Amino acid sequence: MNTPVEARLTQLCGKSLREASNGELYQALLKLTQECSEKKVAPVKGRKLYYISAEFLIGKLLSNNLINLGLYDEIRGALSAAGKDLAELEELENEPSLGNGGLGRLAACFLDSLATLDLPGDGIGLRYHCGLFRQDLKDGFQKEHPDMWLTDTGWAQRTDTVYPVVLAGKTYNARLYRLAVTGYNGRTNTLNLFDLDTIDESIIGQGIDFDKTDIEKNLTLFLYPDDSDRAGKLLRVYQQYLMVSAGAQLILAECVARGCKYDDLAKYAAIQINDTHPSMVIPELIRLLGEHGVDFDKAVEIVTETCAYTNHTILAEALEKWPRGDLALIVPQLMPIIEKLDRLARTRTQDSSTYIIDDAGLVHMASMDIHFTHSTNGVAALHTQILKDSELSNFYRLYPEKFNNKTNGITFRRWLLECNPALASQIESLIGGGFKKDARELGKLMDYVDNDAVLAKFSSIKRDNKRALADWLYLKQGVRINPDAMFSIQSKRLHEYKRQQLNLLFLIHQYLEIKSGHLPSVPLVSIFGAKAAPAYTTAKDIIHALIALSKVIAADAQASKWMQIVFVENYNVTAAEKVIPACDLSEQISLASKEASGTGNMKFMLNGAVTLGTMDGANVEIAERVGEKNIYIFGQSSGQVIASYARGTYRARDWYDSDFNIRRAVDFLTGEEMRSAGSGESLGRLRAQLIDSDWFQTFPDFNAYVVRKTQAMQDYAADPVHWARMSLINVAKAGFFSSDRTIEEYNRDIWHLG
Ligand code: 26V
Repeated sequence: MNTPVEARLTQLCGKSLREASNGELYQALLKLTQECSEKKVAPVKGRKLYYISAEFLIGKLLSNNLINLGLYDEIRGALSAAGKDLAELEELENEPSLGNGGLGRLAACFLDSLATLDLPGDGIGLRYHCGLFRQDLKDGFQKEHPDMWLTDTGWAQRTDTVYPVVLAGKTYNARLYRLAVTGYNGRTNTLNLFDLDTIDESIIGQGIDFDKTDIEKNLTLFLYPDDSDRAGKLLRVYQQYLMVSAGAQLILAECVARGCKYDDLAKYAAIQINDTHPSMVIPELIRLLGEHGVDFDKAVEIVTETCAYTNHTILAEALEKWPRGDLALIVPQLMPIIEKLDRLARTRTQDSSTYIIDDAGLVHMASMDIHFTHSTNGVAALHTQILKDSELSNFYRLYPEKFNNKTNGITFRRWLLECNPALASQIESLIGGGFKKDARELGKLMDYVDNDAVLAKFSSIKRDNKRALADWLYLKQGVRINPDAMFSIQSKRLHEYKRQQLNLLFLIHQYLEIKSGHLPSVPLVSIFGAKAAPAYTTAKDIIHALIALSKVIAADAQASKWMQIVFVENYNVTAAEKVIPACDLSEQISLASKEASGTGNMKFMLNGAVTLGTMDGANVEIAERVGEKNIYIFGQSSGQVIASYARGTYRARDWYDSDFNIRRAVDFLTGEEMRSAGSGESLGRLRAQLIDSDWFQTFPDFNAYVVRKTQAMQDYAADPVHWARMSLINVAKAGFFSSDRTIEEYNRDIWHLG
């Protein structure tokens, strides 16, 4: 018997499911899903959220949407009865890589949770033609290629709505594309993405090079184009203003259509500024309100009440500051407003560190945000505390009431139900399905900590996931890994503060120990997934060193029995969904105080990995929940690190000179074996970088890292049941890290929606 859904699917195909090609089935499913999502669009009564973000790393949508609409099992069954495979269909979908990493993925998780919780909340961003570059690792170096993800038909639907945006005196038409965001058993919201009709993909040259000055053709061509040169920096300002000006016009149009009178905007809209990329929405809204007759002081009050700001980093180099000359060139219409805001801020404080425009003529976007929004939040308890105590302490003194913490979260629909169906169904068989909507119910798993049958099942699911990852890696990259080894995984953006180089030095150390006859307690497969910013030389050198080391090890008959390094090419959401469920040991080893939160750490935990980490970001809150026996913590505390930076006395060379293990590992980088597997120039540069700078203090944590990782390996080898118990406890305690909880807190404290 055909269900109505099956009947509609067949109708959309125009032929039987069996006869339809995978392409036809995919298009029919796309249409069907859109129809079902459409039915869940709900009217908005009170305040509606607009989450403005330069990144929305949404990942593939077919399975996710089917799961959220409750159609997944039915469709998969119908397809399989017709000899078709849903997973194969999803292979046809390009991943929209509209984000760099955690910040963009967080925005995507938030949209899922808003819709799931039945809260009115839309996203506003850009429809980049090429998402983050596609990474190619041939010849041991990262090469970047354009990632053309757009197809003629896709999830984002073109509309007839265009908003005029004036950039450097010239008017451009920002066209609105709308993408349905369907919650799990909830409502449908919208991700609004803006684009220009005039973008010309043919201007892309070698790799990801293109003419950065031809705005009409390139404005939305790439996500975060390489900003190592001036034209790239200017292009980012152009992009940001396109996003916020079109976004602000959309917000006002929607609110006015619901009865807003401009001076009561805050009753209709809450605007969340995701990091400083959308900060120009503040002066832009003031400008637009002015055009509708609202005077400056009143507009400032309205905007402050409407907008809130999230800070996602304490790295000074990542806090955006634009030269006023550049802004005067690109957005002259905003400059008088920004100058007035600066003067207004100066009436509130004598503290020049909080001024918007500094003596060098730089416009500090975060300062504008803090003065002229009603809320500034950090993204994990430690991060917020550091903002209050040090990075933004002068602002905290001025506005203590504005500061609050919202610890990040992840959507359990994608990061458990979709990516790890076997674990999800085991959990459901034990505690029922309530955890899908109320993640804290995962706590009920604690009833099974001593149940050997349950623990054995946990282990066998993990083993199956490891085998599946091994098969996938073989298919994709032709490498074979040993599924019986312990899998340690570090997957995240490549950055020195995240310290992939610490993992690298450990692996060299391990190799040298094996060569000198000290065998480890268990074979280790070390998996990395990471993209480096195209202009970030040290990050690229670290990738290269890892690949060179993997070759050295693979060529050694003895060592390769005990260790293996795999670099997953082009790590993205799709790869993460394969990698994360297969992890035993989750590497979260940033220098304490530097990782604002991390969200990968939460995804690994939820999938039963045990964390090896520093007391940084949300690791602190993970440790608090699982207890010290179920996590491997090491390294300097954030307090120690902050004090050491303040003293400025850290000398990497002293550690290199005085510590045999560090010197041996660092020198190995440029030894015979590595140079025959890689580039002497790149390896030499990395070695020098470590000895002469090591800005993120790899060496002081090195020995502690070796000790804890060795301990984890011993525990894993000695008692698999105990390891499975730690794994179960990690899953049971992961409930807090659901983005549903995070969104409930934002709504309770900041947005007050609906
Ligand atoms: C940006 C830049 C730009 C230029 C130079 C170096 C650099 C380094 C870091 C960044 C990060 C920008 C903001 C960001 O992506 N933050 C991430 O946000 C996640 C979601 O809140 C959080 O989990 C990560 O810890 C945080 O790094």
